[in-house]
Amino acid sequence: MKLTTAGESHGKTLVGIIEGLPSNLPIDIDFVNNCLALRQSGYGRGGRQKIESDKIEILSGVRNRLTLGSPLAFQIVNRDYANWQPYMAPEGADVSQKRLTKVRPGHADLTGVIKYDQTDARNILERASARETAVRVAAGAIAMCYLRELGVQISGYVKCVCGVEDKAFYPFERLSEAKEQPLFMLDGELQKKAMQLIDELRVAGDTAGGIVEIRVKGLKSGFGSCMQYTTKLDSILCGALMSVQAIKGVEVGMGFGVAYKPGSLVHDEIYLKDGAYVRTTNNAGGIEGGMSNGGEIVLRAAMKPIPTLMKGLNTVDISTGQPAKAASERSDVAAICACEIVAECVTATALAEVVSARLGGDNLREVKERYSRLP
Ligand code: EPS
Repeated sequence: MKLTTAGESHGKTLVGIIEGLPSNLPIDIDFVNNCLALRQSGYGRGGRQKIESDKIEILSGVRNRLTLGSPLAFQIVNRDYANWQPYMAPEGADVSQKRLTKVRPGHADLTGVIKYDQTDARNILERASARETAVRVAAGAIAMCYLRELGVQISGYVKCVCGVEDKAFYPFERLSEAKEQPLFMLDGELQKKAMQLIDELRVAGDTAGGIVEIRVKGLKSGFGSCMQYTTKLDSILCGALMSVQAIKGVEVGMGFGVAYKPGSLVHDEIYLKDGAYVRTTNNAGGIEGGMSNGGEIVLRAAMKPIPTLMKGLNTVDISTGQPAKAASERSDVAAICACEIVAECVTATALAEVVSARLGGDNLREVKERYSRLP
């Protein structure tokens, strides 16, 4: 399975192509659209989400809600394009307008302008924008349709918003409650505090990041490999999370905590109970030697604060070489809820790639038979 994405933030449309899905996989379009709506939700979003109402439009590869085994192409139309067509249209546009030269620290603007030999950071930010994650959510929701046929579930929640951190560990079954909360947090008091903080940051023209925790339940052992570095499951899943705009740190299980404890308090000891290997801890986060070990996979990703600040950070105007305040028209104060659902979805896509690489299978029946035969 393989995903390719295309599309600019204020261009006509966002596009995805998924290759390698087996035939006869039911595609739950309402579920995909629900994931897209979750990506647009959450406390702290800005004005753009009032314009967009993201919906998947499947263009090929599906007939009567079942995959055909052919490439699945889809689009998510940018409603804002109606306002941007004069400045963005491929067939001719007024590029003297909507220029961005007061490049934003923390964004792709400056490095992109230099690398792609541009004088307008618009030509960089349009693609670097986190709007691209809409495609990755739709594709990830489709990957979840595939994984759930095998009994594999993915869920998550927001663990921290700009330092307001929930240190509890919740059972998998409770995680779905988070989606009903304004900040996808599970501790009501901490959530209230985080919302207050977002309000204060909005007034101050500032932004917030946070931490999301993603968990995978029901995956059998042996996915990934210890035989070649490129096929290690932890590196693949962490790479997928790091590919999300604004993610600056990722950890598995105890993560950075392993550096603070002796081995006897880190490694999950093994027992044999009623003929099955069991552990009483899961500090490894479900991955040992680059392979799933049958335990719950536990991943955490840290999102930096959004680099577009209404108050503007110090920068240089690349058209004049003069000091300036960085550009801002509108901005999310926090997009941590979006980040949470995006992180679930990119985990699903990466995992579906690993699973389908091991199982192969042209049709869903074959895939399910092969999975059921695994220990
Ligand atoms: C986004 C749409 C964008 C931004 C955000 C993500 O809308 P606009 O640029 O029109 O305000 O809100 O983009 C970024 C965070 C970024 O870094 O560019 C979306 O749909 O998620």
